[in-house]
Amino acid sequence: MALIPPADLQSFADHLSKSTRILALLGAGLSAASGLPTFRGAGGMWRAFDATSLATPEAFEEDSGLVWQFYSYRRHMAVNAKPNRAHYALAELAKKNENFITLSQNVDGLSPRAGHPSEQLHLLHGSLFDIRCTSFYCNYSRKDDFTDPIVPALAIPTEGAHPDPSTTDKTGEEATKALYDAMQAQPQRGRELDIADPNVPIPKLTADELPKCPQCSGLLRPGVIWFGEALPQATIQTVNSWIRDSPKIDLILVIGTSSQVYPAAGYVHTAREKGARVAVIDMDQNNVLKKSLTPNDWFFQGDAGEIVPKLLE
Ligand code: BJW
Ligand code: ZN
Repeated sequence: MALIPPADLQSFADHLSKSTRILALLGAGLSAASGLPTFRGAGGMWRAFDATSLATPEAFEEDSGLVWQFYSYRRHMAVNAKPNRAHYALAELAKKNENFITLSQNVDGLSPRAGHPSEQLHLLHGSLFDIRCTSFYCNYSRKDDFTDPIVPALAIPTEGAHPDPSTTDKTGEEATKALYDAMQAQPQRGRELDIADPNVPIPKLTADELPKCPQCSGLLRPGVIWFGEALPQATIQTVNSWIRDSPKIDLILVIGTSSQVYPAAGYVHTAREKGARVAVIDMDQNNVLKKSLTPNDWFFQGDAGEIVPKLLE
């Protein structure tokens, strides 16, 4: 249970009630209470990989099968997660205040599913459920594809549909092939294995088995923004115009983000330049923003799923 100093709660409530132009910057910590892992720190590993090392065009180029399995797992987790009370509280704030916009770095679809008005929600890093073609000359894309698995080869392996990896006497490639053959042969669903666990073997997939473009047969990819890629231009233009057209911003809520990834993290500084007071809600007492806060700002330490609804009620 997070202990929020009553004086901070009161001063925040007073300022919120007087605020008209408000920004929220969201990160993975917002969805932690919905059971989704964050990127950095504890929980930022997928199998033997640092999650951020898979979120690159280079990783996809090198092993698109592995990267697709990472995203297929994330899609599966997100489809089966539920928005938490913080997602709903932010959606309500948006409905009550047309001068409130949310900049979300999250790709999990939980804010839209909580009913956040779409015209006030800007997905800076895309969505797990947007899919687009990788071919240079093809502009194919589709939105809101929640098919899980997106192709049969990306199904989460289940117990009973293949030999138990802990008892099989096969090793290495042989075991992986046996698992894969069994998965193909027996599509029935047993208890899902945790493919985030590096001890659970996963098949090496070929390009043929991965999602294919219906227009050009090229390889499809998740419509998320990887390191080194430009953020969606139209989204950035809309957000930047909103900021440019604001004579003053009253408040920025910075929720569950390590504020290490740019240009998203830069919006805190931009909002401050427009006069915004900053309220950080984060589990980590040592969040990087803490040292730049002034006595006019707030730092609420704890679970966003618990604190945000309290702050916005
Ligand atoms: C809780 C909690 C609970 C936990 N309650 N809290 C300026 C300076 C330096 C570098 C750069 C710069 N400008 C650009 C760069 C390069 C790069 C970058 O920022 N690098 C830095 C890391 C050094 N940026 C880019 O490459 C961007 N593109 C770009 O700049 O393009 C330029 C260009 C222009 C024109 C043409 C071409 C190029 C793109 C960045 C894309 C980031 N993509 C990812 C993956 C998305 C897909 C996917 O989901 O897989 O986005 S990386 C990953 O990090 C993901 C996240 O959205 C993002 C931010 O992470 P987030 O949300 O902050 O998560 P965590 O895990 O870091 O933090 C969680 C927080 O929650 C922690 O604080 C916890 O304490 C807290 N927490 N439980 C409350 N219950
Ligand atoms: Zn195509």
